[in-house]
Amino acid sequence: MREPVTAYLGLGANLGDARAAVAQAIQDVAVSAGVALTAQSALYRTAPIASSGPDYINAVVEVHTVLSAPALLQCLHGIEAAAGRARPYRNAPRTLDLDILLFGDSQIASPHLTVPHPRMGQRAFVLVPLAEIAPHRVGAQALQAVSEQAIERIG
Ligand code: A4P
Ligand code: MG
Repeated sequence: MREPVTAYLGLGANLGDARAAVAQAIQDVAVSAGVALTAQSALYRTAPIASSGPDYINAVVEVHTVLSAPALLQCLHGIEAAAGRARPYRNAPRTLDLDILLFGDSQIASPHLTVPHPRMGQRAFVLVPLAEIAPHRVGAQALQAVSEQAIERIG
């Protein structure tokens, strides 16, 4: 049996009932085999970054998992598919997007998986909720760098 790893997952949605989609996805993560939900941020309303459409609902959760990083990604893709996610083009508006932000202290660079998530440091919609549940994983300078981006905590 693998030792559990602490991982952080980013959740985002901006089509349909985005708030319900993110709340449902958190439940889906919590009941996934090999995954234990150990913390969740508030939900945040955020302006689209490098994307179009309505505002996003974003959140970050902490999990302890015995899955490998690729197996965890596969699990997240299953949850996205169940939420009716289509991928017409990169950064298209979406019913649900689940990203692996951090997987322990692993550095992964495979064709299908890059961890830490390569764009997380430029995004308030990741850093603000991550700092809420894992302040030790977010530097003050990083937060300062994204302080101009519109983000509103909605509980
Ligand atoms: N992939 C590689 N690394 C990872 C990782 N760490 N976690 C691969 C998850 N997936 C990873 O992702 C494409 C492929 O990336 C996956 O098949 C996986 O093998 P995708 O979810 O199909 O496509 P995407 O969402 O268009 O790309 P990506 O990279 O998730 O987009 P971003 O960069 O995360 O941006 N604005 C606001 N306010 N809130 C948002 O949530 N999200 C995006 C998506 C843009 N703007 C946003 C938001
Ligand atoms: Mg994604």
